[in-house]
Amino acid sequence: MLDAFSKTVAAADSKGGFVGGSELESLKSFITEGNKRLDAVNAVASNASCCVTDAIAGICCESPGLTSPGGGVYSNRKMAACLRDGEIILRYISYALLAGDASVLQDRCLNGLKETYSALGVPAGSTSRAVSIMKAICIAHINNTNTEGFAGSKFRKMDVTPGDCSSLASECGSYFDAVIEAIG
Ligand SMILES: CCC1=C(C)/C(=C/C2=NC(=C\c3[nH]c(/C=C4\NC(=O)[C@H](C)[C@H]4CC)c(C)c3CCC(=O)O)/C(CCC(=O)O)=C2C)NC1=O
Repeated sequence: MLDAFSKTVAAADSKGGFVGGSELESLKSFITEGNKRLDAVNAVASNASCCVTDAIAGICCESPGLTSPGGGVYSNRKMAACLRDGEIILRYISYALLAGDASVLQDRCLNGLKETYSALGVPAGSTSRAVSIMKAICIAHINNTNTEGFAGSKFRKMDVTPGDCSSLASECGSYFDAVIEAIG
């Protein structure tokens, strides 16, 4: 598990070089942008259960077969496992966003997940769709541009200092993309 700092050290050490120049510049901006990053992590974490349930409700509406006999979330046990998985994935994405590095997500959540899903018959396409709905929700929360939720439910606005969070939003988007790539 690496963060933006340890990753820089590991890269420098593998080349036998000092940390300097552009590497230090990028860590400097990591620090100066730190409050924004913490707001972004908070935007993801404090809306997590709403985000997960909205995404799972979304895939169930789009694919009614999921809740029919034999479907991916047919039975309370499977629905509970699915909601739990959505929450686990979102939690590791929030850790990656905090660290500014995807390794915690890759090592502790995605490693072997595709194989687990295929062994259990968990539908990868529907899982990817749920992850992409969560991505849209989290990006809206980070940019504070969220207006209306699924079926007209109102999302709350975050109480933060206004500013440009587009690069954090796209970084966070890349972690969701890594999940979709890993299970796809
Ligand atoms: C380290 C982090 C970690 C991850 C990532 C994890 C995932 C994970 N999801 C599982 C099951 C599952 N995951 C789902 C998820 C879904 N089914 C659908 O149709 C939907 C599309 C989708 C929700 C979006 C379901 C239904 C099961 C149970 C499958 C079964 O037992 O038949 C299992 C098998 C064991 C269990 O049921 O608990 C694991 C290990 N566990 C972990 O500890």
